[in-house]
Amino acid sequence: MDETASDLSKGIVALSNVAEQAGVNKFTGGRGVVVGPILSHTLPDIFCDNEYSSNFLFRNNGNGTFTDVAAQAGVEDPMQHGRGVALADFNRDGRTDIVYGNWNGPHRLFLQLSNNRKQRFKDIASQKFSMPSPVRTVIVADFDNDNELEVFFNNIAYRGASANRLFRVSRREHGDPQIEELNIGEAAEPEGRGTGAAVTDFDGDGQLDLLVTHGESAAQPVSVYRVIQGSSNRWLRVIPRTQFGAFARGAKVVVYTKRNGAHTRIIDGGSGYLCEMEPVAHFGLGKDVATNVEVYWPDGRSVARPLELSDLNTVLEIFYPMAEEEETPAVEIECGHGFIVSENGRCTDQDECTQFPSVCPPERPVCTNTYGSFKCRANKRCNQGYEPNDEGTACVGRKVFQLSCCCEILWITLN
Ligand SMILES: [Ca+2]
Ligand SMILES: [Ca+2]
Ligand SMILES: [Ca+2]
Ligand SMILES: [Ca+2]
Repeated sequence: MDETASDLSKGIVALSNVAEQAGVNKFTGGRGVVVGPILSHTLPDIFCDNEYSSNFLFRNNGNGTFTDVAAQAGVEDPMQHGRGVALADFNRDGRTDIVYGNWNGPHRLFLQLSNNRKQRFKDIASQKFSMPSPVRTVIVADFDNDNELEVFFNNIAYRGASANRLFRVSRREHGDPQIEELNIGEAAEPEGRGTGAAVTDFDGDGQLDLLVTHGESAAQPVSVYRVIQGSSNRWLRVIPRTQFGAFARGAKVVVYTKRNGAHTRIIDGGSGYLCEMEPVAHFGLGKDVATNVEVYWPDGRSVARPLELSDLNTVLEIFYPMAEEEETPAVEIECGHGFIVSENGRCTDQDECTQFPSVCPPERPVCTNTYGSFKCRANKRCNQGYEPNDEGTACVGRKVFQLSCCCEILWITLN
């Protein structure tokens, strides 16, 4: 906000362009933008998927400036043309992952890696998931409330049929999430000229409904789809508010469950493509029970609130903590399997590897702590340049990330 040109008493809010000072005034064919704590704990970072040039991942330096770390993070994708994009934590490790569609190019599901200090991503898209299509909006949501996220691709049938697609991305205890395609019935719209899409709960039954808009190359009506599976599953919808009572875009909402760990949602109204998403954190719980909810605002303030059984299947509003004492819950909170309560009253990962006696069996004695769980493997020694695989049964080459020749050539050409 431009303070001198604004007069709030008269309702004048003037904005000035600070892109240059912030370090984000790059020249590109911009398409998709998402804003939220991607690399930071609570500060808003920015991811842009671009056309005819590399993507940007602007890390928030916390002082009004940003640094583009797309190259070292491995998300540049310089040869593709991005469209719809969304943020989610698919493997529930507390780190934000990025999914986006490329126009008639391979779609990406970038998982943020947790095995080193550098913030890097790897593409875990399966062959079917990445299959090129004329994609527009990309939505991440738990449509059937079974506590696993789905990814919806809205494709535009501008040169022949191009059906919309839906993939379930299921967390696995040890290993990358499993990706399976689901049958979406009428919502496939093979002849649909889809341009945008959004989810919200129109009828208040606790299940997300899908709205798809069409146009551009032919006039078609709006369609609204209701999900017909999962109506017996539990759910929770959380609406965080700012100190002024507005929807708290950029906030992070974490729900802890008895059996399935921590589910994270980022309130990002701008994800998708050519459309806006609801500023609500929607959680499908399956048969599980949510025990605690934490909300983190972009300024670092947070609130923890224990959940009762009566809170399930409801819409909860969480207000900004005006006083310090509101930040810590008055009663004891329950974090569920794999988590313990920290000194500040927040749920935190339990380091099972420090427990005595060891949590690992004698035949697999090497313990590695993970977010919400732990891993045990055999004590395998490997030659230099190799490391034991996850099970400790074999030695595998250490993963080395390199820029390929072609990325560098493109970079030179563009500059
Ligand atoms: Ca993650
Ligand atoms: Ca689901
Ligand atoms: Ca509904
Ligand atoms: Ca752990």
